[in-house]
Amino acid sequence: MKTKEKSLFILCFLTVFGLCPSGGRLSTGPENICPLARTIRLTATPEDEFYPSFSPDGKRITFERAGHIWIMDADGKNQQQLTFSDYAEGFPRFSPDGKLIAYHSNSASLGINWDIWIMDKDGELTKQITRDKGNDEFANWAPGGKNLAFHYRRSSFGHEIYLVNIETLEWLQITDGKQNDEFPFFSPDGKNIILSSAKSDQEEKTEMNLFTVAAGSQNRKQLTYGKYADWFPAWSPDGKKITFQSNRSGNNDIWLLDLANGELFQITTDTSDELHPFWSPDSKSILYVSNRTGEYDIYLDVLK
Ligand SMILES: [Ca+2]
Ligand SMILES: [Ca+2]
Repeated sequence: MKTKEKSLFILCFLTVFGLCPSGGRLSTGPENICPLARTIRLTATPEDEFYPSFSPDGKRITFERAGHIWIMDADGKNQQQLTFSDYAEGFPRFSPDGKLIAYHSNSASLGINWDIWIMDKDGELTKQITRDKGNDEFANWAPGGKNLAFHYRRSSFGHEIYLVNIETLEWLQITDGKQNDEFPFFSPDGKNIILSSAKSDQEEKTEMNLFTVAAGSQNRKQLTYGKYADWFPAWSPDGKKITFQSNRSGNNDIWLLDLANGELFQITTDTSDELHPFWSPDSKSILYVSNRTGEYDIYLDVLK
């Protein structure tokens, strides 16, 4: 086999079979670095982009830009603004059927506190889902698309996880109030919620690890350890991996947890801020934001 053909063969083999963490990894001390097939920059604007997420079919990405919700094609083309209030909107998430987008906004309280809202994917029909005077934020959909898991700020720095039904608007408390729980994300089978938790209400939230809570019980299982800020966990659609943001490298980077064996893999290695990871529908790529060029933009890392 000629060298060029051999390289192509190896590339194809890695693309099909070498998905991190199942193979092809490099070991660099106590943690593993996950090799990337490529990194794709999807925005290049002076405004800050945050919280990107895919539509269920992988064709669209919704995100926050300068305090409003935007949408674009998966290759970064056709960027379009969806919300235009005088206040702020953020953290957009497509419903499982792709027809709705959940987000949080402080527009109903004229900027005083955050509520959960939904809108259709064109941004035209909106519905306020929570009306509490606390802060209701960071909602992710439960499988089935009838409920949203979100975190509710009950004190200055303490949060609990609740579900809200988008039709009845009724709340169901998930966590028990004994610790500070944030950033809930459902497992694809709906049986567990992963969240970021601290033992107490820490002002700076510098020590938060990942836990799962079985839906409908208080059974908690700790998944990450150490005095780090492990934030924004997202379950892979194939159910096998968690991606999250952590400062365990000394600065914020994107990490991957293999649920089969608890192994951790570092995805980004820049000394800049890498934040807000979200899986592609095929569980092979991770969306995130980085300020590696000096401003926050959206990137996609394709795993080997
Ligand atoms: Ca930007
Ligand atoms: Ca970094």
